[in-house]
Amino acid sequence: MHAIDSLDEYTQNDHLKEWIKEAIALCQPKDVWLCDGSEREYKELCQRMIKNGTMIPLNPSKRPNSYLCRSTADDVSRVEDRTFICSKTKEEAGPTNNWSDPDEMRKTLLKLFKGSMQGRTLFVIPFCMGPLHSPLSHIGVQITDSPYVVCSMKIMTRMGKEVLNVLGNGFFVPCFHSVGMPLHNNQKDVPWPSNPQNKYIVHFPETREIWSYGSGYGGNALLGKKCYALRIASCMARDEGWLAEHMLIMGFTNPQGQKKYIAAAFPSACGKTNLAMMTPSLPGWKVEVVGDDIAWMKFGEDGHLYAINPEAGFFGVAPGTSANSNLNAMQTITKNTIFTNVALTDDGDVWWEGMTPQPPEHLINWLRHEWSPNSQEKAAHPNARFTAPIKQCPVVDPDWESPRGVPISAILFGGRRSTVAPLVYESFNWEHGTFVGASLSSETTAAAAGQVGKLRHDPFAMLPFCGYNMGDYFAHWLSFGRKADPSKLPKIYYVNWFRKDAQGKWLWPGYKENSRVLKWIFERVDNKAAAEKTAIGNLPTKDSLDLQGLNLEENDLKQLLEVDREAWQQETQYMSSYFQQFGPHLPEGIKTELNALIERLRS
Ligand code: TSX
Ligand code: MN
Repeated sequence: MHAIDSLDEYTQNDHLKEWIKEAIALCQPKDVWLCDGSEREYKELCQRMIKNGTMIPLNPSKRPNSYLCRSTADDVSRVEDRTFICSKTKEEAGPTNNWSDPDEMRKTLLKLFKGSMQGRTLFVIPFCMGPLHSPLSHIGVQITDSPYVVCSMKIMTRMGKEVLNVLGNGFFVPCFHSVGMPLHNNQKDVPWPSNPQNKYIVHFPETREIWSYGSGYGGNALLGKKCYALRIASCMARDEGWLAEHMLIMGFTNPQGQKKYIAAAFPSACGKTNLAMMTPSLPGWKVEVVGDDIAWMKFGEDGHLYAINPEAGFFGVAPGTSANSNLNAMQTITKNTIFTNVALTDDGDVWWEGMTPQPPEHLINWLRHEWSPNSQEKAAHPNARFTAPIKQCPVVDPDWESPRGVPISAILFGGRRSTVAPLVYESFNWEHGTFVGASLSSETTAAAAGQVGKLRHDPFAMLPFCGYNMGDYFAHWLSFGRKADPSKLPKIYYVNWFRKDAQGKWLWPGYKENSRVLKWIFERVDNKAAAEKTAIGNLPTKDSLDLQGLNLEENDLKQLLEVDREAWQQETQYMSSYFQQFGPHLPEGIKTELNALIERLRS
């Protein structure tokens, strides 16, 4: 632990020193902790949280060095209606973001942060998004009053002293966070402090600042992830000519040992984490994971596109994760893991819905209530999470921390579509692929708020994560492709694991069998697999998909690869009316692609 007197020894960064002093004056914390990122610091903060009832240590013989945290029932997920993009004008934020005037918002936030850390410790967390010495990485510093955030950031990012050495007197994104629950006159703390009345997740894209107030959970509080690595980074990427995307990154190796890297964007509840570390059913093929959520991509000296994962951990949804659905995730979280809002077993381990076929006879659920299989309440909250280091994954890619990044051969867009969208198709070129990404939509599941089974547009799976006008973001993708040598650009694909027949039966087995689709993509990139040109894109011919050992019925395959002209004409209507909202910000290239699709569907 450091006292604030040691600030000059802690960092040489003038802006950082100033900001820390300002934050202390504003928030009036009881004390200050300048994080060094050490193991010792982590353990000490865990001990503090155990004493406060925030954390329960799990049984070390079952889950070594692992902890359970339970939030309050009103602080369980990202709060999109309280998330703001405070660009100078509303137009710059665009029609898909909440906008607020930056000057007004600053006043509001200053009032809220004033005295907000009374009775608490102010922590300073220097962190690096991406490998420490990568030219693709960027640095942030989070100030927070939550020790849960410090420990989570230790897993999710490269955090601590070394980051300050790399930073020097350079640029960092200030990430200012308070749970918004000051403790007055020795008032007793609660296990999960937060502010149910007042939540603000605020981004200032012009000054590259993040302010977050009132929530201690996930993307609201771990500001390196969605706030920085997507919303602010998307603005940096637009201005500097790179891409910050909501994509997994995986290596895919064939039985001959040839390897390609794939990046893939899916809306929530499509199983992105499962795909990122999948065990292929096809003999001799191998998947290795670089990341499961975010990709930062830039052209290398050789003109190819290279990607890094800015994160160092997985913040994965626990419910539904099992040895069947994702064995590699289950093995990743056997130790050194923080669990949030899952259930506690009688032997000091964790459980959640879908973890085992048979639920335990007795649990303490996420709401801290006694639980048995006939209870009305859930054992785990549907958005319960594990926070675990990527390096613990049995199939972590050997190059996952390469400072150069990994070369991307294919980009996948996907959605949960029970009708219309086929299993897989290939776009004709980058412009067409950009249009496919812009047109993404997915059916909602119980995991998300709102009606189940409703089609939601989610362009590039970036709807809640784009820090500027989504129309301008489409334009950035188009201009990005124009700058490249087309022969070196990744090919762009659409995939859909969720097609159903008229009776509601899944047509595709999914999971490890998705390796068959990835194999077709791999071989298309090498110009080896056959395809048939259709109105929507290039589809596999019946014999070009490796279906050996799958008892897929002829008729099911036919449905999986069909392009229903009328259904697609209807689809273009939906796309067209969705794109209306972008008005003059909708780039010509997207209009051209939509009209070309409509034309191809006519003839
Ligand atoms: O993650 C999924 N993937 C990707 C896996 C690498 N899920 C789970 C989605 C929620 C997170 C899937 N669910 C996938 C999938 O490919 N496919 C499905 C739909 C499905 C569910 C069950 C079956 C088949 C398909 N079971 C049987 O056919 C027996
Ligand atoms: Mn995500």
